[in-house]
Amino acid sequence: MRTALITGGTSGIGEAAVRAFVAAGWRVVTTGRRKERLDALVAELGADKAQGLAFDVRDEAARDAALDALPADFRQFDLLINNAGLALGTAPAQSASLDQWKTMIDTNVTALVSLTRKLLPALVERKGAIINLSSVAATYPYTGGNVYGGTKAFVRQFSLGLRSDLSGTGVRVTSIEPGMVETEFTLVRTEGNQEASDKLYGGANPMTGEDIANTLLWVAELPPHLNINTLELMPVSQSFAGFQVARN
Ligand code: NDP
Ligand code: 8X3
Repeated sequence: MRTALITGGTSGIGEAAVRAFVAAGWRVVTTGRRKERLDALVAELGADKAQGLAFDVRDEAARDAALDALPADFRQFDLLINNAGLALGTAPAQSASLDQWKTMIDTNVTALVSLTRKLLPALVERKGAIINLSSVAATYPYTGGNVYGGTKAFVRQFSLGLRSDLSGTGVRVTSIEPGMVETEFTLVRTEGNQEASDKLYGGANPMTGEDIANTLLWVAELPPHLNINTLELMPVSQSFAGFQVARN
């Protein structure tokens, strides 16, 4: 039985991915700060199929203690899905919160790099795979996307760099780059503004966590000689707009 570590399993894409991978016969370890949600998910799926580890991904000591305490059956990872992440704020750079910027960099970049580095030797040994959650924001800038887009561009380029470094190891690496997915993402970004979240997704027929979870599972179960480098997805309702021009 293959084992996946999926970060950020307490909501949205990560939670849907935990369900999809367990349904497909994988053993899953998932993480998040909200322990009660992890406990409920594990109770629902069964402790022989899923394990939940409650820690903040920015806290390396807590992360390592939690991983070290896993039952032996759950310690040999074949797949790492770096999903935990967030956007905070939509203010233009000149008035944005530096604290929010640092939180995004610490979570989306530093914690992702640190966990990846920790698991890489074992993933090489098992010819495993890494799937990173980047975003369309990595490629297409938008106003107020400043540091969030920057973190996701890092994730995309880091994924491609890993591919180079892992040449000959059999380890596969994929950057998944979704557009609009209705999850708690906008609630988090707006610090709990349900109205703003409903307004963004309302009538847009956005992608769902399940849509992305099914894509993650498809990527993970491709034949071992095949690597998806990057994969960009959008709801049909979302597309591109033009450049802006500031005039005197
Ligand atoms: P959600 O807010 O629904 O889920 C985010 C998950 O990340 C939660 O499980 C949360 O757990 C976890 N997380 C966030 N910060 C931390 C932290 N410091 N420590 C531990 N866990 C953390 O959002 P999504 O499911 O939409 O987002 C998942 C990923 O997909 C993110 O990386 C996001 O950037 C990316 N993405 C999302 C898109 C969208 O439109 N929704 C589009 C493109 C990419 P908890 O709060 O319990 O700690
Ligand atoms: C989330 C998608 O367009 O809100 O990564 O940045 S977007």
